[in-house]
Amino acid sequence: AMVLQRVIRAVIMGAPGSGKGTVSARITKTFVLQHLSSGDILRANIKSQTELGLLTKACIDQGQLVPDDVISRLILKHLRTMDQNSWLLDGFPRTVCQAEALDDAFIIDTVINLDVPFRTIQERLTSRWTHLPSGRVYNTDFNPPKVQGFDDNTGEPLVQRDDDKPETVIRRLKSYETQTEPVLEYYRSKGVLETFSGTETNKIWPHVEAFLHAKFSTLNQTK
Ligand code: G5P
Ligand code: MG
Repeated sequence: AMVLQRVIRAVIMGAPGSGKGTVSARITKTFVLQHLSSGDILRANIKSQTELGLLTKACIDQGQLVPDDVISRLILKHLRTMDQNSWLLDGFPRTVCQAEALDDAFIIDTVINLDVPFRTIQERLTSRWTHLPSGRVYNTDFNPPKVQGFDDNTGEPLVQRDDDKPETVIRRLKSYETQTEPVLEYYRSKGVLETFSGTETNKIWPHVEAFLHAKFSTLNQTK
């Protein structure tokens, strides 16, 4: 993996099911940086029934965003413990309010935007299986687990997410359009947004990899 000489702060964006988790796994294999997914953290809290989990479960199951102040406090708390590490944020920020909260604390070097048609997404999410403890995702046709229903690394059971029901997916896509698309404009105007369009992760990935290679090489040469 490419070692980074300077701390790099990156964000990956894209609609629900656009492949943020899948591409993040490839990025962290290729470059030394830590993946932090807001959805994975929330689901871990729901699973272990923490106060935060109990507070946010209904919202998430209905395909709605959790309140800005709750998620911003949670993510910024995590990021402050990762001060010396390069990181890749997945699922945060999702509103302009969250982007501003992030901006107050850190300078973002680059924002990867996965632009995948909504029709493609609806098909994917109904065949997604997730290993909750790690956030590893599978898909019955695209990247099936070695043993059906079980995680490759741990052998633990896979589950379908409660918010992957067709009607909830539609609600998540609506909330993406109204609340998250303005964040793309926010980063575009700051000159850090890089958009990758397509319907297949395997075709999008080489472009993301080449872009990050070039970007990180440039950033490594600057202070
Ligand atoms: P999350 O967890 O952030 P979403 O909805 O943004 O959830 P999601 O669903 O996790 O995003 P993804 O990570 O973009 O999708 O996509 P993925 O899991 O990698 O890929 C989707 C499926 O497609 C997988 O099965 C994968 O194997 C398959 N796939 C990938 N590429 C291909 C391909 O080329 N071909 C095929 N056929 N398949 C492919 O957020 C969840 C909830 O948490 C709350 C909200 O309630 C949110 O709805 N939340 C927040 N609320 C407020 N503010 C925030 N910042 C919040 N963050 C989370
Ligand atoms: Mg994800």
